[in-house]
Amino acid sequence: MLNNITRRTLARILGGSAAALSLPRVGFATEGASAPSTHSAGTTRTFPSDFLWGSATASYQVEGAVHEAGRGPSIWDTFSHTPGKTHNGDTGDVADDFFHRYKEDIQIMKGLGLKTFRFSVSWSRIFPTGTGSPNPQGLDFYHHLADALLEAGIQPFCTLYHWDLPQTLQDKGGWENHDTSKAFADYAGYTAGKLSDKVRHFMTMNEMRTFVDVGNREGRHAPGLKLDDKRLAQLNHHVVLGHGLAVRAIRATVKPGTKVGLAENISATTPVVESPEHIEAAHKALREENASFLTVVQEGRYTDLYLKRLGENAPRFTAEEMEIIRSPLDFVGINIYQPMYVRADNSEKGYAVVPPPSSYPHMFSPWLNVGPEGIYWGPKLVHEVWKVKEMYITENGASSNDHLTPEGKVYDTDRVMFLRNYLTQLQRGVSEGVPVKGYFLWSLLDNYEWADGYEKRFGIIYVDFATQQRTPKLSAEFYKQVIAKNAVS
Ligand code: PNW
Repeated sequence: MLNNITRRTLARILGGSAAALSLPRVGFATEGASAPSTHSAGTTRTFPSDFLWGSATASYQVEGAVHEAGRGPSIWDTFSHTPGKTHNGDTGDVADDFFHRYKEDIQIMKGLGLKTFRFSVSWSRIFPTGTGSPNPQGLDFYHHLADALLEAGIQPFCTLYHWDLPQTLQDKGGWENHDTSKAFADYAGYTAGKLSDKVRHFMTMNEMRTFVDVGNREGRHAPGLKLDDKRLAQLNHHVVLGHGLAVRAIRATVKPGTKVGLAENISATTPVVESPEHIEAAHKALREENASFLTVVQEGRYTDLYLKRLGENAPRFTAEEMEIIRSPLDFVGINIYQPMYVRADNSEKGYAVVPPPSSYPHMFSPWLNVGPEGIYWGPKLVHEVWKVKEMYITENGASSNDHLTPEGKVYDTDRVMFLRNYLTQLQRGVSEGVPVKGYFLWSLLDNYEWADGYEKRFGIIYVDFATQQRTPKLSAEFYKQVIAKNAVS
């Protein structure tokens, strides 16, 4: 009441409307976040003062230097060099040359005001053949990177596996081989232990779903396999087991207080309409649609419907393995690009997935449907269903058909539109108490977009791949402003 009177009185004195004045909200930073005088009515959508604004990259997509410092080949070297597998035959041989240019790129991050940066370690830089003796030169690179980030006041977040399996391990069956899970845990424990005086947050794997499905079922990503249901389900089991073993191995080597999680592109089940029956359907769908990934990691069991659907193709596993898979996590990282729309249904599942009509709007990548409310529902449901207390959006961003103007500018208004709308929905969740503690924009730089090569650009910094010149896009200006205001408008 007092607030209302104060607002009105103030508004009268200032000659504006009460609604145009944004008063501090408990627990939220307002410094530098107040609406400019020209702003139209409405509250400023602020984030908590300790919210971590960041960006994300992955080793093979940015580093280049594939033959340097003792690095061994990974499945992505093999795949990208196989004719016909990638757009234009593009490879990550040079990519953004981040291996040599990370210091300059960190200055760009600093200029944007980033508080954190997510990178991944290339397994075959640390263990060139996947197991055996470590390569100290490989580790040196990540030490230097972490040092340079810390010096710039940027917290490093480290992913241990972003799809670049050492080729030697693929030659022995890759994730189909039970031993790969153990090899991953050994590598992850060793590497995290070495970096943990500098890195406080580790993620075991990035997007188990994508490398299992796109790499080993569809064959569009490395290693390019098209496994049947039975082999794929067993491979999937070795992947989640590798994650669980790695969680334990990391905890055994890192400094106290180090946090361990993962980064998963959950099916972000989103009610088609926000009514009780569709919301209930989205809850059910979250568990089923993520059954062999985040659900089994959280619950230590495959859902009944998942096992029933697979029937005799269901994976073989032991009770001990299921305990390992559900090793408790300190945080869950969620990569969100698009929602999965769900409606209530009278079927056994209790919901139905609604495929997008062909007219559904998408970004430059045909799969990247624009559905900002997915970033509201995804973390909210993960929090409600599994009581997860600490989450990060470990990836969110968009591809655009970017072009440099003759004056050397990139006006990526579509990416700005995408980010503004997703961040607005993220703020909606955070302001309601969904415990998302930070946001990593994918990506800082245009980079090697896997099978799409260099055609699909996701950066907020434009990269001329012929000269390696970096040019901030309009979206970089937008993001810098979001960070400075700690608010989206
Ligand atoms: C993620 N899909 O991949 C990866 O983690 C990044 O390495 C990648 O560059 C980024 O998103 C943009 O693509 C995905 O088809 C690839 O839904 C494909 C899909 C989702 C994520």
